[in-house]
Amino acid sequence: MATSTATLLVERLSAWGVDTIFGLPGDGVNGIFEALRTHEKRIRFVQVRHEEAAAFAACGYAKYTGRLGVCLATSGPGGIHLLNGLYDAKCDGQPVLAITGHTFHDLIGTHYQQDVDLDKLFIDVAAYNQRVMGPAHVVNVVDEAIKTALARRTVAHITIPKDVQDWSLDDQPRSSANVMKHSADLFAGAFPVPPEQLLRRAADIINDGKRVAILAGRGCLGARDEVLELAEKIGAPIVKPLLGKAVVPDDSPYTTGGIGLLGTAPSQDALTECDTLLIAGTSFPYIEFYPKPGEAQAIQIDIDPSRIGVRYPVEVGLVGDCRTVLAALTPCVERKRHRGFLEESQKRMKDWRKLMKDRGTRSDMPMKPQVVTYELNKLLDDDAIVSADSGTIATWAARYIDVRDRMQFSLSGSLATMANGLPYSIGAAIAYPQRQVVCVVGDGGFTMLMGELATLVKYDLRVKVIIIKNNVLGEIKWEQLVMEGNPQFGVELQPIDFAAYAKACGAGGFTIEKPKEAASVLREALEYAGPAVVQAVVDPNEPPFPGKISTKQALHFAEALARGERKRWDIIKTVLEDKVREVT
Ligand SMILES: Cc1ncc(C[n+]2csc(CCOP(=O)(O)OP(=O)(O)O)c2C)c(N)n1
Repeated sequence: MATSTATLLVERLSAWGVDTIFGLPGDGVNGIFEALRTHEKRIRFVQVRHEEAAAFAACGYAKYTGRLGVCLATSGPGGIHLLNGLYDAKCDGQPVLAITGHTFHDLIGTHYQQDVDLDKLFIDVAAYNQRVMGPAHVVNVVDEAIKTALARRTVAHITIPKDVQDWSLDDQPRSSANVMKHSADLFAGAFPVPPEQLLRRAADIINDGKRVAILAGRGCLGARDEVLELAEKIGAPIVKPLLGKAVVPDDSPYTTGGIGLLGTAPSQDALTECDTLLIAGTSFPYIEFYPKPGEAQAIQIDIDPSRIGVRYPVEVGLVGDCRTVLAALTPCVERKRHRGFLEESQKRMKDWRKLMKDRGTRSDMPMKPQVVTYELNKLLDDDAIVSADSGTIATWAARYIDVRDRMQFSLSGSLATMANGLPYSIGAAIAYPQRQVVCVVGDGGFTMLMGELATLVKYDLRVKVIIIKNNVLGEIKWEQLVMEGNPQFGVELQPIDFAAYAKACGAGGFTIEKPKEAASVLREALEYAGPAVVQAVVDPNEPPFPGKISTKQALHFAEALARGERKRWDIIKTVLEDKVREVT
């Protein structure tokens, strides 16, 4: 039988080392599914329940493995469903290839069924975006798509009309210019080293600094030793945006942990008080947490020159990957004898850790959400893979889960979308079946893609899903109250028995209601030989306050309560209890 476009596609993907595709079938991609069926020994197809989850799973796979993630969806609605997960990959700089079907090549643009112009729809999300015109076109297009995704750490999209998938080279000969086998399945990465002169300028600025801080993001994930070596040499606290949580272990004496609303007070102090800032591998978006422009001399390392200076008026930009650049920069800087800035951060971290422990070991009812993540942290393996969703859970996960050794941690950073947590864990568990994979999600985020529990069961992915159940879209409730000064509105959720739902899907289902049950139930769930859900019923009125509350936030909060917040007495009681317990 003559080789079809779809077969050429699958064989070329395989030649590039693609061995996993996340997706869901449809009539617009039946040709590709037939090729996947006949090549199932070379490429594993992982069927999800919603195409958005396929894109998230591909993004999670890319984040945790450092490899290309691939997702596949049918024409029209399938492609539309992919979009949010693809934007997540784009925003967090992950290489993901999306493959979609299209309607018949000669009915495109005629209002035919599922005739959605996906090549227009994907223009913004995909750095490479092409429609395959025939079997002679597909190999070249796959090569360019994969190279673009890898080189620019972003999304590429190819769409193939339904009938074109079945065409063969016998019916559709090559054009004379398209010489057979002219393009290579080779990706050559760039490893630039900044010139000596720039390294010297950066080193001079660091040498002149009295209070130097390092903001180390996801670009430093492969540069743990280099970041620690520099921090040690210059006595600098390492502040970690959440995507960079695994850059250095949380118990390192050099780190003040996370930054931002869900970060720590010592990190906020370090960035407010530093006179010199090294921004490495991050475009951490929240500008209000950086030093005020002009108050610190700053240097930035980034692999992407267009990101230099995006958040802070830096003096020197060093383009390259953080590991290479730090290895070149550190020998140029002088060891600092005065360690006062670091020591002050360390003292503050001691107090912060004590505060976190006090909050994490509370025994009052209703159970505080942080009790769950505090106990979970103690039970995680040293190479566990953790994913979190957007919401107050991100705060509880960021503050209470300590990265140790080879642990990995991620969530939707720049897009900050809900619903990524569970599909990320599918990507992780497919890539690393032997490792412990845990996702921490809210009841709101989980319900958005809860069908994916069936995916865990189908493939026996032993992910443990920890649902912090507060029956509310908590993050937005607190934003309305504290950031906006408005009473809460439109945020309450209809409760669901997630343990019963888990069992109905064929997974384990556990419930924690009391703090004293937390450790034992979590241990039982983690040891459960299969996917499992733990629903932890928690106090909806426990605030995820930032490390430091500004006067404006406190005023807004008071205003919102005064302006007819129905649950004000419950909220006041919880917040007062928290405060009283912390000052006594
Ligand atoms: C797709 C999407 N829709 C809406 C939002 C806005 N949003 C951010 S967090 C959040 C609430 C999350 O609620 P839940 O998952 O229950 O977690 P909680 O905040 O209660 O811990 C919402 C609605 C978002 N980030 N993404």
